[in-house]
Order: sequence, then structure tokens, then C-alpha cells
Amino acid sequence: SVWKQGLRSVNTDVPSITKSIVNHVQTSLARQAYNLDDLGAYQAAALSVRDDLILNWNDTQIHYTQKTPKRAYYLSLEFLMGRTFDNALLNLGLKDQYREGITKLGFNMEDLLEQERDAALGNGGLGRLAACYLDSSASQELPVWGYGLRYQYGIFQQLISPEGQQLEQPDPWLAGGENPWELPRLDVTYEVRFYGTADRLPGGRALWQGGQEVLAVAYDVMVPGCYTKNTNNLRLWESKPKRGFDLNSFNAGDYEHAVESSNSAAAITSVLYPNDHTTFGKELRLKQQYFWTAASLADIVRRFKNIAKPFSEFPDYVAIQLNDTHPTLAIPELMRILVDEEEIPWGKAWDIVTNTVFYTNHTVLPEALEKWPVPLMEHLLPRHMQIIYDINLSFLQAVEKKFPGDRDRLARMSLIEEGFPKQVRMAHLACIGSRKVNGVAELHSELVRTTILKDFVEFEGLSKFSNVTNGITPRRWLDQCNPELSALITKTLKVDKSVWLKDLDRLKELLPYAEDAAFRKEWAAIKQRNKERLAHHVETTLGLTVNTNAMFDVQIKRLHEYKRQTLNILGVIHRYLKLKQMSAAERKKVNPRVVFFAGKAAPGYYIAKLTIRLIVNAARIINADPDTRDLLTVYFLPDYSVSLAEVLIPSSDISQHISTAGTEASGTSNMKFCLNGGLLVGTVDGANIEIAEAVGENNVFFFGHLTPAVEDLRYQHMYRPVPVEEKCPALANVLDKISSGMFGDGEVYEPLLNTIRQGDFYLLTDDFDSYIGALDMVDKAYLDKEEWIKKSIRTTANMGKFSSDRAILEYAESFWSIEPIKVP
Ligand code: DL6
Repeated sequence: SVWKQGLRSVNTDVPSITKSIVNHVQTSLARQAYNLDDLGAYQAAALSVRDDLILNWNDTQIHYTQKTPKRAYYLSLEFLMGRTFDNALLNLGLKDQYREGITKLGFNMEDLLEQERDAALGNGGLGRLAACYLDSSASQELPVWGYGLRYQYGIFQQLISPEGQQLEQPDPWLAGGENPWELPRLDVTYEVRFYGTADRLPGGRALWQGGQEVLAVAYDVMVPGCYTKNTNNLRLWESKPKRGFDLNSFNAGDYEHAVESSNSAAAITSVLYPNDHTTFGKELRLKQQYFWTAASLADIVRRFKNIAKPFSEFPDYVAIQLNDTHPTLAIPELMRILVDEEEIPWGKAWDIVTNTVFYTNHTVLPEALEKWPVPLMEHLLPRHMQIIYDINLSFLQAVEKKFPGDRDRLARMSLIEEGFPKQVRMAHLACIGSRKVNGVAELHSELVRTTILKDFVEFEGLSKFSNVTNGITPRRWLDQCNPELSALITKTLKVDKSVWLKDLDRLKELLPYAEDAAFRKEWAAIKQRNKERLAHHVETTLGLTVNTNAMFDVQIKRLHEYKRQTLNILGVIHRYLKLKQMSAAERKKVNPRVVFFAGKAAPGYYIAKLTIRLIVNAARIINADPDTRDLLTVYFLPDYSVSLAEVLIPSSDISQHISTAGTEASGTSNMKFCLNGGLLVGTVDGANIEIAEAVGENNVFFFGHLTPAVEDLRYQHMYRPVPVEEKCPALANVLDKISSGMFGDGEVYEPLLNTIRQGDFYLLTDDFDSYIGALDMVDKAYLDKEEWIKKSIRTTANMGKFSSDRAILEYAESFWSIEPIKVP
């Protein structure tokens, strides 16, 4: 009874919230109210919310442990979570109460929200998708845990020099002290081995010993569901040395050597690799991958062993989802555990593995397909290399049996690519070690089946290969980032907001309101206020004034040639040149447009960095031109992040998703814009296609060549090149103006312009005219404001399919066979 009296529940009323915040100010922060700043107030409020989350999180873990449901584990090297405070308050349904409490304490909610640093442990779409899936798993009450790495430094901070160069600075996101959203679990640790020797023993087992051992320490991040007690877990591993330092060397005065091994252990989780869509074969990256998969599997196996079931039932209790090939070592690692440690015969172990693991592919771009040099693998993970060779042997024997004498096929399908050095093909290993393989949008999944994994489809049959179109969480990407629109929807649908936020198809009920003039007026006014919010942000952060009467045109994503930000800026320059030629009377008829760019380039990606430079310098000239500046301005917003996206997305009238057809697996920001009533200009690529199917092609501005044409066009570029001047004079004119120094030293841009003049792998010359045509259509459509607002309403209303709840339920039902389990 003493215990029961002591138990407390979640703070839901304003007095207990303020009491809890004040308590944290006094005791956790050891500060006084009279000198408390916004940061201190944020920290105290966050600790108060954290108390509530811990209660729910604890109950969830206890409930799962008691009920022993089958669980799914989402292994992702990236989780791009962004900020937590606002999201947690909304999911708990406590934002209004906290706002009131915080106001009573003399602070402003918005100011406190701004104090939190983004948790930016990811590069882009892949990492943000993982974060959306965690939110949806908790909200749909699914027993899903995430496993990742607790990097000391997230994605770099981007600065832009006065010349327009991207500069990178570290992101020490944990430097501000304790992170209120995680629980250090110093009691949950595992030893992870690298290097050493692997000696084969009789019976297929091996003894792996020696080498370096490091510790993996767990940090648990609480993931609250929306309007449910269920609070799932994201377990992030940090590396630590097994022993502090080498005392012998220390005593002998060799300090460097004394701390060498501890430094090398700590380095494993120090930094997120900032490359998107490229692999470099670096040893530290492979170390990260093994460290994380080994710790996660040790944890999963320990949890399974606690329920005292035979290993043959492992797939009945465990599903492991590989987020791209980064965690593929989970396959040989699980084999190692089963064969070497649990002494399970090889064939049975392989059955267990291939019934447990699932693989999602996120790109067909060849430079992103992971391969690891065999010598590096043999050195770092000698036992795993043996296991990979053994898997390969039986696999190739089976292929030979099905396709006798087809040597080319064997070479194509082997897990080992011949060459100097030989390389392990991780996508092949992920494919044959998994129960199901999927792509992330219909077109992409079809490309996976017909290009990179074609041989595997022929060998294993079509049923193993399927599609789960990506999704986004409407909690963050509508309710949190666009509170006014969320409130209007709730009012209009006449249901509690938790209902439509968890059943996004309910948005369809908005459709009739597209015909309601009063509703349209409210809708348009919200868009306008969101534009003003962005303009305010630009004004306060960059000191620039934005014309909020203009159309807002946004392209925000990682800088990459295939995403074609270059096409966009060349289009902007074309527009500028046209405006310059117009008479004053003609200009009067033109729709003002503000073009926003944001995104980071990988630090070593020279061409992508040149694109940023061109955008910044073109913006400088265009924005300063008195002839045109009321009609066209361009902004490159530095240091793109989840939090910046939350301000940009609700403000857009039109957004650009203009990858060369067949290159963007899905895209997810396209979904975020459309959910917020922004229209889309794009190529027939990735999820653009399904968005158009859902919202109606008349509400999307498509352009460009289609996927089947791409290879032929590239072939023509190579063997029958036509000069840009002939093929696309408008584009040639733009390129000439840049070369001639209109936007600063033309020489600087030659390497970028040459990618178009020579080879033009991403088909800018082929698509430029139809791109400009699509933008003209956008202008025309925007002239009819009422019709535009109707399109905007219809777009939002038809976006139900793109909730990450739908996507995660597809994984849960069709792949993992797990069921919701509600925490009482
Ligand atoms: O599936 C999430 C996201 C897609 O929306 C993007 O289209 C795709 O480019 C991205 N892929 C990667 C690949 N990285 N690796 N490996 O980030 O995935």
C-alpha cells in the first residue's frame, strides 16, 4: 500500500503541470525562478513531460513483456527525429494544458519550443521515414522497437560563405548537457568483437577470438503514440572502451598508447556519415554497421531467450526489418549466434534467419548499392566472411541446379563480385537472407524486380518481391507543423482530431467543402498566414524581406544531380531572362514568384556544391534587380533540417519533385507538401505517380520523359550527341549567360555546366522545354485563385493513402505478422 500511495500518474491538469515544472527548476536544474531563461524553462518543462513519458513507456514495456507478442525490430542506421517536445505534447494530448501552464509561469510556449535542438541522426528521406514509422508504430499500438546508433555528432551544420560555398561545421547536438528525451541504460551493455581469428571446429561451428572488444551501451528514446498509452522504444547504441585505458602503458609514461584503444572504441559512434546515396568502403563505417547489428541482435536474442522457447520458434516471436542494406550484417551475425553459440545445425539456422529477416530497398542508383572489399571484411570480421562464403556456396549450388551451365548468371548473382579487390554485394546478401524484399513506391518496386534483382526474381519467384509505398506521419506533418489547418479540419469533420489523425482517409470528407466559398476563404487565409510565418522566419534568421503576395515555390531536399536542383535554378534564370526582355506592360500581367531552395550537399560532392553556389549567386543578382525583383526572388535557406521543413512545407503553393524518371525511389516530401495543400510539379517518378493517381492528374503538373525512355536517351547522348544549342536553344542561352559571368566568374561553373553539355546523364537538355512548359501551366492555373484553392483542398482531401500508419500496417500484416497490442 505504501508503494501504491507513492505511484503517480501522468500530469494532465494545469496546476499539477506548473507544480511539476517548478519542481524540476528547483531540484533537477538547481535553478531559481528569478533568473530562469527560456532555455531553463524549456528544460524544466521537457523534464516534466519526460516524467509522463516514462510512466507510459514503463507500462508499455511491462505489458509487452507479460503478453509476449511477436515483435518487430526496425534496424536503421539513421533516425531523423527532429524535435521531440512539441510532438510529445501533441501525442499526449497535453499541448493546451502545457501552454497554459507555461504562460502562467511567465514564459511563451513558442519561445520554449525554439530552444530544442533537432536530433538530426540522419541524412534525408531514409532516416526521416524511419522516424515516421516509429511514430506510426506507437500510434497504431504495434509492438515495434527501433535500433540505431547514438552518434555524438549528427548531420553537419551547413553554413554558406559570402561566395556561395557550402561550409560544414560539426553538430554536437548533445553538447548542451542532458538530453531529456532519452534514458541512459548503463545496465544494458554488450561486448562486441572486431578483428581476431576464426578457427573452424568440427560440425560447421567456429571459434572467433582475440582482436578488439568494445562495449555497446544502450540509450532508450521514448516514442509516444498519438492518444494512446503505448510508448515504444528506440534503442540507440553508444560505443565505449571495454577497459578504461591501458594501465601498463600509462605507468610507463606512454600516454598516447594508453588511451589509443579507448579512443578507437569511442570513435565508432562519434559521427554520422554525411553521404547520401554513395558508399565509400571506409573501415569505420563497416565497424559502425557491425557494432550496431551485433549489439541489436544480442539484445533481441537475450529477450527471446527470456521467454524460454526453442529457437525453432524464433521467427514466431521476432521479425527484423533491414532499412536498406546498412544492417545486412544482421544475417551472418544471426547465423553466427545460432550456429557457433547456440549450436544449431547450419540448415536449421538458415531457415530461422530467412524466416525472420525482411529487406527494404531504397534506391536503384548504382553508386548507392553497398559493396565491401573482401580483404577488409576478412580482417575486421573474419568469422562473418567465412559465413558469407558458406552461404554463397550453397546458394550458387542451388542456382546452378535451377539454371545448369549458366555461368554468366552465377557470376551476376554471386554474393562476391570478382575484381581487385573482390567485393561482397550487400544487396544480394540482404535479398537471399530475407523472407520478403520490397521497394518503396510502385514504380521503384517494379524497377527493383526488373533491374537490380531481376535474376533473383527469376530464381526465387515473384511472390517474395513486393511493394510498400512510403508514408509520412500526419501528426508531425500536419497537426504539428500546420496547427491552424489541423484545427480547421477538425472543426469541419466534426470529430475529435485523434480520429482523423489516425484514420487519414477521413480527409476525403473535406471534398464537398471545395465548393464552399466560406471554407475556401478560411483555407486560403491559413495558407497566407503560413507564408507570413515563413517570411518572418526568413526575416529574423537572414534579415531578408519576402514578398508574401507572391506564389511560393519550394524545392527542399538533399542536393544531388539526380534530384535536379540544377534544372530548377536554370529554369529560374530562364524566367529572369524572359522578364528582363518584357515591356513594363507585359510585366504587369506576370504572377510574382518566390523560389525557395534548401538542402545539404555531401561534403565531398563537388558538383552538388557548385549547384548551391550557382543558386546563391543567381539569387544575389536576381533579387537585386529593380526591374524584376517584385516579380521574382530566390532564396537559398541554409542548414535545412526537420524543423525548417516544418515551417517551409505549410507555406508552399507549389513544390518541385523533378528527378530524372526512374531515379527517385519514392520521395516523401512530395507527400508532406500535398498533405498541406501545396500542389506539385514533378516528373513521372517515385511516389509522384501514386500521388497523382490519388489526387487526380489535373491537380498535378507533370512533365518530362518517362522511365522507359531514359536508357535510350542516355545511349543517344553517348553515341549520337546533339549540341545543346540544337536540342534546346532556350537552355543553351541560359548556360551561355552563366558562362559569360552574369552570376559571377563563369569559369567557376564550367564543371557543372559541362555535366549538361557533355553526356548529360540526368537528361536536363531532354526535359528542359517540357519543364518550362509545366511551370507556365502552373502560372496559368494560379491566375484563377478560386480554382487553385479548390485544387489545394482536393489535394489534401485525397492524401489519406500516404499516412505512414497505412504503410506500417502493411508491413505489420503482410510481412511481420504482428498485431496491435493496446496497453491498458
Ligand atoms: O524510402 C525513403 C527514401 C525515398 O523516399 C527516397 O526516394 C530515396 O532516395 C531514399 N533512399 C536513400 C538511399 N540511401 N541509401 N542507402 O536514402 O529513401
